[in-house]
Amino acid sequence: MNAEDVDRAASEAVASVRAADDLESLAAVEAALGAKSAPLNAAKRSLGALEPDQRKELGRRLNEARAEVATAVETRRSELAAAARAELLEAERLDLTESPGGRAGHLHLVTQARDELEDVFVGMGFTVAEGPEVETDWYNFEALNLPPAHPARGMWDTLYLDSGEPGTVLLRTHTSPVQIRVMSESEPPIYSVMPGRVYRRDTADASHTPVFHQIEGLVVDRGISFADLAGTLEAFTTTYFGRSIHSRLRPSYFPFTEPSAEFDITCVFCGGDGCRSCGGTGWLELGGCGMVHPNVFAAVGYDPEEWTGFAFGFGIDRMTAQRNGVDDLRELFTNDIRFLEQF
Ligand code: FA5
Repeated sequence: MNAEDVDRAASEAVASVRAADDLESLAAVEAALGAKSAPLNAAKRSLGALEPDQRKELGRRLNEARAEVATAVETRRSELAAAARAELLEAERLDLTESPGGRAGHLHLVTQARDELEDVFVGMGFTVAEGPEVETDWYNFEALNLPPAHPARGMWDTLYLDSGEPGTVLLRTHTSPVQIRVMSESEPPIYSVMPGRVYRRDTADASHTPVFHQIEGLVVDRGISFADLAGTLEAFTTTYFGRSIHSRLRPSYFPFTEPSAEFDITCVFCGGDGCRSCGGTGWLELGGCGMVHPNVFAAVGYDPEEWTGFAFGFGIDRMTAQRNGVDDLRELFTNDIRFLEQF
């Protein structure tokens, strides 16, 4: 082999290195160049047969050729490794600006209202409590001054889970039993609201559903008066509905409060002028309230001579429907996407 043969073998080796199009084929090319039979290796072995001068000259050229090939291999290896890394990064790339598309959901209108109501009362210094939806007759009625066979039990069409005898298990008809649970579990002073789902054997119509939501309020402290109740409901009304909406109390009857009242707010549709939604009265009914009855304090072991308090409870669903201009409560629960996505 002479110098031209070495140059040719070297450029062929470099060409085969450059032709490798991935790391695997480069490894195969390297293996072939390392084989005994590869031209540059064979040339090295044949050096011994040459004259010293020729051996020196060809040896130097051979070393240069091998170094060229080795450099070509390293260059190609780093090119191919960079390309493989770029390919992997591209395959795993996350486009963080990409929009997921489709429709985003939102909390149900009643859930939104419940959260907002809680926020308003928490802002007024109240805590939030919850109780079970499956209750005993004692919590739902008896402790609330509704002994067995009390005629006022008829105010709530009850869904019983067993025989229906007093002392049995039922689905709570209002959130008022949570008042009893809160008072049984803690000492006054109490400033609490208790939102939750309630159940009644009511036939569904535009203003009734058999499952609905109420929020109960309970304050127990020394020296609480009816004026505190009126002031609290007025402060709540203006905070929640805005400064142009006010509250009023009308005498009513609930066995667990004395005196009792219904509480109304200025009609949010006509601002008090009278319209179809408020039946021309200018007022919308929200719920019931009153001063906690001494018999209720006695049922939880509070001394009615020492403690005074007020309670209120109102329907969240009707209020939500009114606030959103929905004239049929059933719309809130049929889950028609065309209806829900308006809000
Ligand atoms: C009560 O349930 C009493 N527990 C409220 C109360 C609490 C009074 C504390 C005094 C002290 P009433 O049965 O009126 O009261 O129900 C209260 C509100 O629940 C009603 O004003 C109405 O907004 C709502 N409501 C009643 N029945 C239904 C129904 N079937 N569907 C939707 N909302 C209803």
